[in-house]
Amino acid sequence: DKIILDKKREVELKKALIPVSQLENSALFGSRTQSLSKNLRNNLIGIIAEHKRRSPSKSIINNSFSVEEVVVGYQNAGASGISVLTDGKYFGGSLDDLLLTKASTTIPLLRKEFIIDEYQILEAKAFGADTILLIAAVLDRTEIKQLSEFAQSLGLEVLLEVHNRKELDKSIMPSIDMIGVNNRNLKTFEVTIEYSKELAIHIPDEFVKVSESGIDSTEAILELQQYGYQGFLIGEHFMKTENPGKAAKELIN
Ligand code: IGP
Repeated sequence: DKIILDKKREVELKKALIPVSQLENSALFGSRTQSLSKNLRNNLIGIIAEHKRRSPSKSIINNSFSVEEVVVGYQNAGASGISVLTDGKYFGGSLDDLLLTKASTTIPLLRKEFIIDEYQILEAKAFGADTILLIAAVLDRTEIKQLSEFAQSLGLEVLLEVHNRKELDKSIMPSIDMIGVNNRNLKTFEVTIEYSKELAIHIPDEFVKVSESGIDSTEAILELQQYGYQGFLIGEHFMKTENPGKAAKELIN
């Protein structure tokens, strides 16, 4: 679709201008990564709090904070990890957002991006990510295998996002660490946690289960925990408030 076409063009342009050797020269490139999956397993309520300025489904969510304000608030609230959207065109994010988050926090970071090329995984590492997202809806099994194994070779963890049984079944492989069920139907933008509930029993136990999108209450989290979910990826519910860190704290404590 359109987002992926734009992304392919973007990656080709960057590749031509910023060589891989330059990414590998980042001070962060050799740094140790942290395990998001371990944090999710160990914490009572494993929130992955997302920095998200806008989205195709909601347009502007919030544009009035600095990245640091938001992500330091998330960390202080007790989040298990932070998700940083780096797509510019549709989500108003950037690799700078990821870098500034790395500079101001110490918990595991997820690069939230439409990843279609190993180059973007090198970028993720060079700008401070510990985990990458791979979206099963836009990748075939061979691509998922290649990209996830490449991420693993750099010490990064992989969160694989699915929305239905078909995407889940084609994606099961040992180079995946966490499986996220997106509660948002990307075609209709309809959101319901029923998707997470339906797919839960089909996710093998060795993967940390993450429920993504549309989560806005402790009740929803407690309910999803009954289905084995240990991670909850939440953006809008925090970002739309006056104080995202405070909103996160209210949900976690
Ligand atoms: C967060 P929400 O409804 O809490 O803001 O959702 C996150 O799940 C959502 O931003 C997301 C996303 C994605 C964004 C899930 N998968 C893939 C971009 C690309």
